[in-house]
Amino acid sequence: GCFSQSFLAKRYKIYYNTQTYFKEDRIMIIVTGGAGFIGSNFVFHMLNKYPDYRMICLDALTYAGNLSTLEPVMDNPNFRFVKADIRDREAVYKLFEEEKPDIVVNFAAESHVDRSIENPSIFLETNILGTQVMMDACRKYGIKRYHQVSTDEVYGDLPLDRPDLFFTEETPIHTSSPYSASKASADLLVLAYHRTFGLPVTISRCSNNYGPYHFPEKLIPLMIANALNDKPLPVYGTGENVRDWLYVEDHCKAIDLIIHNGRVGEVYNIGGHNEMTNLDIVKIICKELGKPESLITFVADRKGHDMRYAIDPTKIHNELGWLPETKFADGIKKTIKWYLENKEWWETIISGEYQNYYERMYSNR
Ligand code: NAD
Ligand code: TDX
Repeated sequence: GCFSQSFLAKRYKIYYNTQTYFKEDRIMIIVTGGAGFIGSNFVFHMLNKYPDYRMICLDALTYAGNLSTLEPVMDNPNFRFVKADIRDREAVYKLFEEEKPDIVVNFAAESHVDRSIENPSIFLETNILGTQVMMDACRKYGIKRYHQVSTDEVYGDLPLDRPDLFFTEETPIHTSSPYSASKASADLLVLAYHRTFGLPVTISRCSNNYGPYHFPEKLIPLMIANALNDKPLPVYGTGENVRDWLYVEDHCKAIDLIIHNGRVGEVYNIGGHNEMTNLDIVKIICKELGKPESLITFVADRKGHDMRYAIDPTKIHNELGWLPETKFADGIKKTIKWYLENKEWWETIISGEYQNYYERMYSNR
């Protein structure tokens, strides 16, 4: 023929290499904190949407991490679970050496404001120093994208009598709790690593999430669990505080868009224009479950309690076309249904070590 053997061999080799190149170079993502609420929902979303990606979950399995949550994907050949602490430099570097990730999405954090008021130290260690270790690994081994999952709490709060005000990405950082201060510190460090070392970072700041696998220390799952057990529903202060609730799947979709199409060095706010008072949330839960509002008990307020969070999501909408898809009325129904159908998941949690926390936090409050 017109092609020599060596030419064909060479060609074949090129072809072959291309194939293996693509096969081995399929996108590898390390998700830290993937055994927690949002991280696990993100793992499910990604494995489902991108069957070719390799997802590696790195999680220390603190009180908030549940391996049983990841049970449905444990046998998926594209998924790997690694129990490690993001503060453990040696373990993190070892994992990077093994997996050479393209993308890191850092969900791992101490996430509960009330616990940060009780004991700030672990918040600074995990949320700030852990973030540093993850970014140092990215610098050492190279990365296409480091994404930091942050929160609207870095902006502090808004007054109740100014419904015209919203958090934009330009709103100054102004934190209230040790939790939000630790998250804001991490954000500043992420931006510093971008400016100083050229690390390709993005940050997302999301409002309050709700949905399946939400740990029962947080408002919505706590009220669902208590209502189902006919226990008092402890509302802090007057219950007038406003949060901007977003169904967790919508948050995951936003992060998916940012890691693929977001601009490096940028911050993106995520939120659903769904502001509600805590009291209204608790009343909706009572109504959905057919429980009396007389279960509602007003208890001592949270120290430094933020009044109102409200996100302006214009930037992510204009740049990436993101919009929340799940309306609260539907999302809360889906969430309650999930808690009814997965009692074992949360009953195991509230019957264990968590009882001590509940006693400390709520008895004599
Ligand atoms: P979560 O508490 O449910 O889960 C946190 C996960 O991180 C757990 O699986 C835990 O085991 C793991 N983890 C904790 N410390 C670790 C460490 N040192 N090393 C490795 N893993 C560790 O939290 P969540 O609500 O899913 O929040 C996830 C992220 O999203 C956090 O960074 C939080 O600040 C942010 N965020 C949460 C919300 C919300 O409404 N829940 C809103 C905005 C932003
Ligand atoms: O028992 C309760 N009673 C009550 O009135 C609990 C647990 C909470 N609350 C109030 C406090 C808040 O105003 O409900 C509101 C929501 O409380 P949390 O569920 O603790 O959430 P929040 O403090 O708003 O923080 C959440 O959203 C931002 C997440 O936990 C953070 O990780 C995220 O960054």
